[in-house]
Amino acid sequence: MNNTLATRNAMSKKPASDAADLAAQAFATALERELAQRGLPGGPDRDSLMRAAASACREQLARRWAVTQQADAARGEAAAVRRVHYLSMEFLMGRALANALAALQLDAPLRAALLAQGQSLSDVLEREPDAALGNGGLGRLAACFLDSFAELGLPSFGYGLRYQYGMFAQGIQGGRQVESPDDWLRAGNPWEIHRPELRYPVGFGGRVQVEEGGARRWLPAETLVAEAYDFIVPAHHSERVSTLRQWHAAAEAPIDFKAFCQGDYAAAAKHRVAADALNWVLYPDDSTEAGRELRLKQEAFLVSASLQDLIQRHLREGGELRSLGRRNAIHLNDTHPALAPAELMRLLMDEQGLGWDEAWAITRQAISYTNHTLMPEALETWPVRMFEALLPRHLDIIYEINHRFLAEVRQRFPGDEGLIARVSLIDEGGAYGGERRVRMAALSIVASHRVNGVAALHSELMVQTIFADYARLFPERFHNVTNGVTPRRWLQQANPALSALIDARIGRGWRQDLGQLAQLKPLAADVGLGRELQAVKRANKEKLAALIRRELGLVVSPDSLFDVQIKRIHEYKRQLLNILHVIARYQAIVANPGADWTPRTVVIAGKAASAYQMAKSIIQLAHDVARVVNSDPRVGDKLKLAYLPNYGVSLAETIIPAADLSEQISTAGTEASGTGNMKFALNGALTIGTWDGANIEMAEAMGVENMFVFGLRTEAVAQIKALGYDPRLYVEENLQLKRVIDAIAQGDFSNGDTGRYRALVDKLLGSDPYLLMADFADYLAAQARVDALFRQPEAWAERALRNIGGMGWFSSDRTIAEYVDRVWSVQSLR
Ligand code: GL9
Repeated sequence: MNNTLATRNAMSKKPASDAADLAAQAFATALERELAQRGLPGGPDRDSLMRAAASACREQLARRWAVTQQADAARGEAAAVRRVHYLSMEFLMGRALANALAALQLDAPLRAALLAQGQSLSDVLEREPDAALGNGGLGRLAACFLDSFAELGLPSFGYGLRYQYGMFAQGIQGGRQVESPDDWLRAGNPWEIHRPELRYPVGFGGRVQVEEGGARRWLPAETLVAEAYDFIVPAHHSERVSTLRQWHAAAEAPIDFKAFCQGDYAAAAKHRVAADALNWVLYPDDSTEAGRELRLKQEAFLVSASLQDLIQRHLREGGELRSLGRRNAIHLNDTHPALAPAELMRLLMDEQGLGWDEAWAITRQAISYTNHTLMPEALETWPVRMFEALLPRHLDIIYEINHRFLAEVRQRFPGDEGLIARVSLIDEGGAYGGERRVRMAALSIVASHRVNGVAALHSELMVQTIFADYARLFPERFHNVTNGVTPRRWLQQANPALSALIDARIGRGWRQDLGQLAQLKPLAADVGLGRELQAVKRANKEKLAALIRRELGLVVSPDSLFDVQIKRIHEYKRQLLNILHVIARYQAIVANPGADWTPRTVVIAGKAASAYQMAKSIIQLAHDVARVVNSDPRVGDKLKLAYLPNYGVSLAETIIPAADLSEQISTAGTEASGTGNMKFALNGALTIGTWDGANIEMAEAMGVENMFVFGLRTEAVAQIKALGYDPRLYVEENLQLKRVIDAIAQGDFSNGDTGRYRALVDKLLGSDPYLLMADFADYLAAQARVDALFRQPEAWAERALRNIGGMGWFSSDRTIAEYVDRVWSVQSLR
């Protein structure tokens, strides 16, 4: 096929059916070849089938990739949308095969081919390890964005690191979390495409030399090489793709040959080992700076390789340096890639010979930044001393950016030295025992033309609290873009039965235009539809019940209300409040076993950062309570608590479609957005939630009467704290709460060990920074409303339908369209 024809076919919205047949044939041939190469005498096992299918898909994806790149390279100077470069330390992709098969319309051919081998498609899909290169919401959002980049046909690259070990695997021993490495690449990665032609040097350490004429040159002490591995993400309604380019660090020279010849193998391999350390781990921390030089090196490595790649592409396509910012957007997913402005300035000045002003104009045009949390402890800063040692030229540039920035601030607000100290890119050391530190958020804001938060409330609080001074200086920079999730993975693939039900009523268009779900709203009171929805939910609950039985040996009833909280374990997310409710319910059941209880199965899953002791204690308490509750014969089916280990994307895909109730109970003002909340509602779970993050916009979209809203709102939280919050007062006033706290403190769940939860109880009674005690009573009242509604299946189903019908706006396609409009279009630069 010649190129024009290939381009035309690829770019037509829907491939002709003979093209689909050709693709299926090519796939079958590739699959056969892959299996033959593996040559397994007893017939292929599921692993080989999975890998063979992935390789066969990759072949077709690679073809689409080439066509997409050609089309993007051919875009004229006048293109209205810039090519987007999404820099992120995390991409939480999960599995890829089911998604690729759906996008390439190859599920039916593969199912048939597997049948011939006596295998089922779902068993083969299960064999794929999750690509878990992210901690939680921030990383999964990046993965949803790649899907939408492809779907919207946005010229783009996602840039990340190719970690050898992803998010740690969580095991539970004696009720405690134990971590082990996630060796996801052990058997190779059938999806990745190595690009040996793309290699970029990345320096560390050394010194800066001032040359004749004042030009500066960095002479690094150590140079690593960045090698590219591409992962291709297909669109579902065109032949476009997006790319995740992941960098692997290698030594410049594989071994020190001289040392090798002298028999000193350790010395010979020194550089290699140092390079490889960068590839080892994704830092399992979402709220605290790792404090490790290695993490800073990883961040610098990602940034440098990605920007060199971008500049090279821009020049190769005939672009002039001057137009680099007008043609390319560089987006910082949180501050982890915040070195980008310094590195871009260095590359433009030191390597390309531009002057400061020209380079700065390009940088400001190109860069934009999303903030993902208000937690002050998560605001990244790095010791100046570490910069001096590792990135001396970058520090130079940051000082110069700061010098010019502060001069401007002084001019606008003469005499306000307090303001200067607060907004400076350098923290002069007050807060950290004298150590000067670089403020990465400040650098990101000063160098960006746009800064955004991830839900309406978060964006508002961002400019009122952590970034108030910058918002005063640059009000026009700050925007909101509310998060979204991809309906392809989170409805179509995770919940085929619900998808089919929706298709039957409103057609298939929602996959591409999720807003069409609004057509379900007028059907919400349709009792027949409600029953069908309940039947779908019931089947999904049976699957989850089977999984719980397999994993935990625990039998739960699919007739009970499935009440689910799955997310990273964090005090602000208040899994502990959920557990307190379980204890209160347990005590009430034991006190009155004959009452007409609405049976519940509470499901919790999530990982705790390895150094976060309080989060680990919450996991242990959940297990202790589960042991007592689940084995008490007086309780039976009325209450069960299941803690599912090793939470991740694939587990979420099984749990979410089976949930009746979604727990989104963070203290108001703490959860920036949440995205799990969206996935649950999209799958017909009702939400019990606080007035926080994107819960608010969801309630507004579906009608607040369709959500169980409870708890103090942000202003009330601030007020209570300002007046001097005393959690003990709430405990003394509420007998039910007192009994719950006493039971934990007395060791009712820890075999009489009163020490195990002392720190946890002391914190609740002492400072309770996330106001569990203040919200407890209202939370229980909301749970009682949940019970009452669940006893009316028709009314429950109607609400569930209203939830689904209200979720059309929460597609990541809408989110990305807004980013394009507000942040990444050429228009947004004016
Ligand atoms: C987070 C916020 O806490 C979430 O509320 C938000 O939905 C996501 C995506 O914007 O970003 N910020 C953050 O640091 N994490 C988030 O989930 N943490 C992790 O990813 C572990």
